[in-house]
This record gives sequence, C-alpha cells and structure tokens, in this order.
Amino acid sequence: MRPEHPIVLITGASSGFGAAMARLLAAQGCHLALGARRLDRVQGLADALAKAHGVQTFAGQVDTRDTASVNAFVEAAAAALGGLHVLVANAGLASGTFKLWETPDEDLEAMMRTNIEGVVKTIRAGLPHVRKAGWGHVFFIGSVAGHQPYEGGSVYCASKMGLRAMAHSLRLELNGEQIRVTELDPGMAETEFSNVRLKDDDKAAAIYKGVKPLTAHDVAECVRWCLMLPDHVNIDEMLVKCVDQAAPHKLHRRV
Ligand code: NDP
Ligand code: 8X3
Repeated sequence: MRPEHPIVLITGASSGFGAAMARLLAAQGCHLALGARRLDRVQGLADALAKAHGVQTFAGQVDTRDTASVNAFVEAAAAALGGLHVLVANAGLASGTFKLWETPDEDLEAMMRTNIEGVVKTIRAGLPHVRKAGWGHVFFIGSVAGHQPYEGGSVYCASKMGLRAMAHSLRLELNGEQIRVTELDPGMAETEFSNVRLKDDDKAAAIYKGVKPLTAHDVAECVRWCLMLPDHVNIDEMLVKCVDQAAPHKLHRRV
C-alpha cells in the first residue's frame, strides 16, 4: 500500500536534476536519502529541506561506481529513514565529445562505470528494501541520447541505450509486484552536465546560447507526476525535450 510519506533515495543529488527532485519531492512530503560524492552539498541540501518541510532526510557520500560505497550508503539510508520506497538512479555523466576511435580509456570507463554499473549497483542495493515495503517505484534517468545517437557521443549514447535495456528488463522481472519502473529520458537541460562533459565553463555556457533549454525543475516535475499517479498507472518511458530541440543536434537558436 502506498505510504503517506514515501521514502525516496536519489543518487546524484548534489547538483542538477537530483537536487531539483529533492526540493520538489520534499515539498510533497517525501522523506529523502540524498547521495553524491560531494557530501557537503548533499548534507547542506538535506538539512535545509528537513528544516523547510519537516521531512526526514539522510545525506551520504557515495561513489556509485563502487559496490562497497553504494551498499554502505543504501544500508545507512534505509536504517536512518526506516526503509526505502522509491529509487532514483540519477547519478551520471558524459565525459568529452570524442569520436569513437578517439575515446580515452579514462572517459570510456567514467561513463560506462557510472551510467551502467552505477545504476545496477544502486538498484541492486536498494531493491530489497523496496520489495520488503511492498510498494515502490524505480526511476532510471536516461537521455534523448539513448534514443538518437549523435557524433561525438558514441559511448555516452551507448550507456544511455544500455540503461533503456535495463529498465525494460527490470519491468519484466518485477511484473506481479507493486513496484513501478519508469525510464525518464530528458533532452538538453542546463545543469552542471556540460561543465562536467567539456571541462570548460565558457564552452558549457555556449551550448545553451540562444536556446531555452529544460531546467532541472522541469525534469523533477516529470518525476513528481509519474510518482503521484494512481498505483495502477505506470509510465514506462517519458522522453521530454525543450521546444527548441527537435533532435539532439536540431536546435533552434535565436542568436
Ligand atoms: P549534473 O552534473 O548537474 O549532476 C550529476 C550528478 O551526478 C551530480 O550530483 C554528481 O555528484 C553525480 N555523480 C556523478 N558521478 C557520480 C558518482 N560516481 N557517484 C555518485 N554521484 C555521481 O548533471 P545532471 O543533473 O544534468 O545529470 C543527471 C543525470 O541526467 C545524468 O545521468 C545525466 O546523464 C542525465 N541527463 C542530463 C541531461 C542534461 O542535458 N543535463 C539530459 C539528459 C540526461 P558528485 O559530482 O557530487 O558525485
Ligand atoms: C544529455 C543530453 O543531448 O547532450 O543527456 O545527449 S544530450
């Protein structure tokens, strides 16, 4: 049965989509477990949201690439909050814009380990708690890149296509249980994503020049909507782009 105040675990909550989801879901009365490598950021956010909304929060340092780190974070979160109902596998990144044959090992590993392995490790650790609760929801944060590959994005696009496969498989594997599985695939949104990808703030800012991209709040609103729908309704996939982006590389720029 749906709890009055679902307990939601979000990875990548120190920035962008994850932080926006935390803000929006705390305002809905959800209790929150927030994880990222930058503990100061998630701790500050967790403390502020607990104070502002009277919800319980837990903040933990986690590197989703590392099994021991993920397991410790998830177990500490579940112990502190009394279980888990919702998992948001959001932590992820693109690293570089290399052509396939140019991709350095370091960037290849960063993307595949975070976007594929990190998602598996997060859900693998959290799912026993969700199943124990008997009601839950798992969100995979994919990308338009998982639908339409583009030049300079082969590994990132592959990781997000792989994530789509995992979401499909998990939904089949959980059929018969009251656990919804949603794959949310945003298009371009102005967060720290491009700063991380390009390692250059000026180049990152140029990506959004003349365009009105999605905001992190827009994406968080999609999660809130999927979560608040009646229990028998599952949004399998949601592809959401700003109006200016008809396809990853088909952008309407005003300047
Ligand atoms: P941000 O860079 O703003 O946020 C990424 C978050 O992931 C940060 O909180 C970061 O925290 C966390 N993270 C990265 N690596 C790890 C790790 N190894 N362990 C734990 N946490 C990690 O980008 P977005 O909010 O935009 O990205 C969130 C998700 O959305 C990603 O999966 C991205 O691929 C996807 N996405 C983004 C789009 C965009 O245009 N912005 C569009 C479509 C999808 P920390 O560094 O503190 O660990
Ligand atoms: C991020 C959006 O278009 O840069 O996933 O791949 S895009």
